[in-house]
Amino acid sequence: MKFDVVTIFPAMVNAGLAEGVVGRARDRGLLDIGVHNLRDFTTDRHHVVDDVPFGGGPGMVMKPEPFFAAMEAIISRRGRPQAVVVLSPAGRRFSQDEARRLADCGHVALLCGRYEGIDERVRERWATDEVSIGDYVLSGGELPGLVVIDAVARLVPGVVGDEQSVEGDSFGRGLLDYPHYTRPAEYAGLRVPEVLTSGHHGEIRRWRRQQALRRTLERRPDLLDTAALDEDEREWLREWSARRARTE
Ligand code: 4HQ
Repeated sequence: MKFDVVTIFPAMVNAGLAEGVVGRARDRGLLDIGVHNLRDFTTDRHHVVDDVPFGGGPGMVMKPEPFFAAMEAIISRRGRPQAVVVLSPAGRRFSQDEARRLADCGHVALLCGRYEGIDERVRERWATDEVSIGDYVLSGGELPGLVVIDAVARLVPGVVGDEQSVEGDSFGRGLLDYPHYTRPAEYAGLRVPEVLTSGHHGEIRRWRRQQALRRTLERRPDLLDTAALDEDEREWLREWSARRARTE
């Protein structure tokens, strides 16, 4: 899978891509990630990337020309990306579904803005998608770009060692994950649930499915509207809500 990132802080983006699962996949050649310094695409002596907003108002706006030049260079050197994503709080909310869609694209470019944002004509000409990672204001699109790359890269076959862990992940099935424990079996007076040390693998699987469902019901009931539940899980939900009704 190929990514191209356009940013005024390439060192920040490269640092975020150097470690862990993504860093390893990059070393192994499973991910081909180009990080491009926007200032390399300026033509003035001082490599200026921003300017005052037309119409007045506070802050600075990122100039269109360097982004246009960067996109032309990416297309000629690395091919035309199937998706060009602008990171912005005004975008569609990023989600696991969105990550799956981008993973199917094969080549994704990410445009990271700073200051008040990027000249709207960059979006008009180049963007296929405008994406937000959540309702809070950051100082730039670099961290959101890293978030998108991380979530998409994990879906590329081979990037995460154990494919099973990707499907079983929180959101692999649209539910929250079950709780995890490791040794020692008792620590600081806290015991690991007995079923997990029992060796009854059928019971363990059932307990984990119930825990995942319970937590989702308690913490993120909204996810149950779209989760892919099987007949057991529907039945457990009915049991729990009947018990609640009785004890209320
Ligand atoms: N910004 N999700 C402003 C974000 C953001 C977000 C990125 C701040 C773009 C110009 N991006 N710059 N939240 O807050 O994606």
